[in-house]
Amino acid sequence: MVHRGGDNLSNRTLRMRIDGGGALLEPWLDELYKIGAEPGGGAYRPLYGTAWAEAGDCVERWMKKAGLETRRDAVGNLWGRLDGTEKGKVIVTGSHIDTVRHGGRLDGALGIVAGLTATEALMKARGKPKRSLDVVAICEEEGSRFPTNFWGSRAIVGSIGKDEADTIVDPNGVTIAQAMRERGLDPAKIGSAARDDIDAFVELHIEQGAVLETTRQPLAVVSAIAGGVHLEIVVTGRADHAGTTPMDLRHDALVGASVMIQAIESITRAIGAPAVATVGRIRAEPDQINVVPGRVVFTVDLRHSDPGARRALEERTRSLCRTIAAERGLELEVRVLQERPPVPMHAEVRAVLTRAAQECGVRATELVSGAGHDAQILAARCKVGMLFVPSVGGRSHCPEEHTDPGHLELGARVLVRTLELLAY
Ligand code: HGY
Ligand code: MN
Ligand code: MN
Repeated sequence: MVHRGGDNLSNRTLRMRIDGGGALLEPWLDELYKIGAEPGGGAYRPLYGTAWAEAGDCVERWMKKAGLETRRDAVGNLWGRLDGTEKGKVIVTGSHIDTVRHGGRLDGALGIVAGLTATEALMKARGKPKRSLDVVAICEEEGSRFPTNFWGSRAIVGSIGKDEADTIVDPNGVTIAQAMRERGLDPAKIGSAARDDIDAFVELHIEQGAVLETTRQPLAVVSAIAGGVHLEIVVTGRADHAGTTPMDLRHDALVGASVMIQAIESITRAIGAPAVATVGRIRAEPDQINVVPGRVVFTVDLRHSDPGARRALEERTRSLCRTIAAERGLELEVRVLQERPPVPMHAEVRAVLTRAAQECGVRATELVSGAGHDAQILAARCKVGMLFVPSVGGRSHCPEEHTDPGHLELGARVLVRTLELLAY
């Protein structure tokens, strides 16, 4: 797949397009970050929402201005095409355009903006590629509006369940199908978004952790994406009067859930890195100050790079919750919302990324991604590879998300060279 040769793009050209001072990388990231800006900081661009639509229109204008042929597929993935001179499978770069609540400036956006900047730089310096190059703004990855995620990449690999659009609802009871129709998309056509003509997908992304920063490395080629499971835990006790119910007669679902959450954190710490456990969402019913909570629903996100260890962590979590529920006279129900196995990145793409980094003067380290990414889904249909740049303080999924401009520029340069090796 890799074309030998392919003379390196001149640094001058690249510098003009990518580094600070008027190039497009930073100003475009700033412009995109303003879309969906939230009071209290960060941006929120939930799937099929107003900010999501505005961001897609903005990126589509940039794509057109860069001379790419644009199209939207049936679920709203935005594709910018640079046609190649030869027939055959396509090289794709990009990332997701949606964000978490109070999301940062770079998660997803960097991959889209750097992919577009890189493609434009290559087009200006090298003209048409041999193989067609697509830049994609994937419509949804985070699961921040609907209780499902990877909507865009699952559509591309054809793995969206036939009932999902009509049965999955957001907190306001709006189905994905209704939300699609509000955006002029037809849920009946979801299947048409599937593609089998992609040879390789390459994504530039922030690490969202602190490994690169603490080991003082400017770049990593991702070796694999850790596996994870999302559980929904329902604890049912008994709602009672807060004033008249003695403590020893209570079946308080919220206290029970809090003991479980504490225990989950303790066993995960005991197992040690890279095991991680997160309770990101909790709801107590009837959620009233003077009523002992009768029911609590909370989510658990469990991850580990080793599948066996991840399953063991899940088993420990389940048995701890069962024991605590029994001790407190509570009922317990554990639902699996989603389970994702660890996914290795493709050796050929890793080799091209490593070579491109070397040619840009950097020896890229290798890293397992604790965060999930579209590449773990697209791997079902094509070769995938990812490049990480450091996150300052390891922070992400928050307004503090930041990467030094020099690291952003280096990442974009390596992406340019990678695409040049793959497509020219
Ligand atoms: O949850 C994740 O790891 C990704 O950021 N969606
Ligand atoms: Mn994210
Ligand atoms: Mn992301």
